[in-house]
Amino acid sequence: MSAANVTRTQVGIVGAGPAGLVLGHLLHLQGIESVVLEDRSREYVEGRVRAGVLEQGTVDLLIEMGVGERLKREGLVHHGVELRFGGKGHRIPFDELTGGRGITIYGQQEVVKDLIAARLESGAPLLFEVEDVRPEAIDSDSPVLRFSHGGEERELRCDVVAGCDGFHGVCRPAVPDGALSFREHSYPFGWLGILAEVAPSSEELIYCHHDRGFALHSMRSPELTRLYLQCEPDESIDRWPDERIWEELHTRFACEGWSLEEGPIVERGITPMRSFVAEPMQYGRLFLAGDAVHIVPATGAKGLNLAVADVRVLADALVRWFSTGDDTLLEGYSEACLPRVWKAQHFAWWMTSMFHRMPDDRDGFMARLQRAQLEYVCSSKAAATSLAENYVGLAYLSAPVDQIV
Ligand code: RFL
Ligand code: PHB
Repeated sequence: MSAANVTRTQVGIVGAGPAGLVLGHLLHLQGIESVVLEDRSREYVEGRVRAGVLEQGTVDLLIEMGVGERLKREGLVHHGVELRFGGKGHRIPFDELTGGRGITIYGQQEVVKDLIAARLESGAPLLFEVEDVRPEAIDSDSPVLRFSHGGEERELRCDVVAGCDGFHGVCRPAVPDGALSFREHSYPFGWLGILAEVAPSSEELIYCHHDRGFALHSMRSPELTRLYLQCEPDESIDRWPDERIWEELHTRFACEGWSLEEGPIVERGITPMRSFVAEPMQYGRLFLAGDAVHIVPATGAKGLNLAVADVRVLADALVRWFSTGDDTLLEGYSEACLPRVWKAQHFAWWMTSMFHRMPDDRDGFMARLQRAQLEYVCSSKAAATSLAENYVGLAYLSAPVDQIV
């Protein structure tokens, strides 16, 4: 390989999703070099419709990092959410229950656009459309990322590799067999999601439990509505023409005095529902973050927030190590993240279990339990607070388990 094709950096970051881009920017702000490698095109990454709910902690971090200008202008701040079941809506007031906290609706692809713009503006390297990324020597002091770009074979020598390449990435599989343990759970359903060009039919999100299955009303802007329907896990999108989607949405959301506005569908897709955690979140000089190391079902709206929280911890640990040589935080990365990851896993599993029709629930036992749980959440302050504080993002993460705050 010619010398021109061999480069060096402090942190090699695989993946330009929220985890990789936030990490790269946090490091840049602290004067630490990184190179971000992304296998898709910029257009593709900026157009990928996914998450919409940002916790306060995520919003605060993006603003602190200097990438929150548009988010502050265009983000929709919500102080509550509606749970709908038995044809009636019930509001959970986040602000009253959590000391004034709430969430912000701002599309993941908008976060990604803002972060890419900041990265390019900073001049720090971000390569799109790289192929065949191979993390090597990750258990040595000088890990290497080999890849090809523009038809040329390249070698990036690093001090550390950050695997931010999502669930289907190459970093987690680069860890030798047996070094990580995996825990997972697949749910017997998926989500069909659409984006429609129409004003939202409600100011707040609606999580709806119905005999025919779960439905969710969300939004992206005053002109764009995001809607989801529980469907079969291996459903083909071809079986869902527009009329069927709207009919099913009207049936599930039916509620006296409320109607769902229709509009042209501009995006559609099917997502499986899965819980997955790999532990520990590090091996040698490879550190995994975000969907590369844990997946939550989307019902709790936690995936993007978890990814951002991981890299915040990782960035602090790397800054300490590069500036002082002290590796205590870096060695403790996984241990620092996993309690939060598992609490979010639990919340996402709990929300998923409470709202979805269970296909093997032959005599309706599960449906009765779900209804009892929903009624409890909407009538007990303690139960409603539990949902609210998890949804807006737990503030009590570092409290010892025997100290109730
Ligand atoms: P990403 O976003 O998957 O980014 C990984 C990046 O790595 C690239 N990549 C590679 N690059 C180089 N070489 C390779 N070999 C590579 N393999 C992959 C990919 O192209 C990609 O650009 O992971 P990251 O950064 O960890 O971020 C995680 C979030 O994307 C994810 O957790 C959320 O979208 C989950 N999620 C939600 N999270 C929330 O916090 N709130 C929500 O409201 C919410 N709603 C959702 C969601 C996810 C959904 N889907 C489609 C899975 C709603 C849906 C429908
Ligand atoms: C979304 O707006 O895409 C969204 C909102 C809440 C969720 C999942 C997705 O739980």
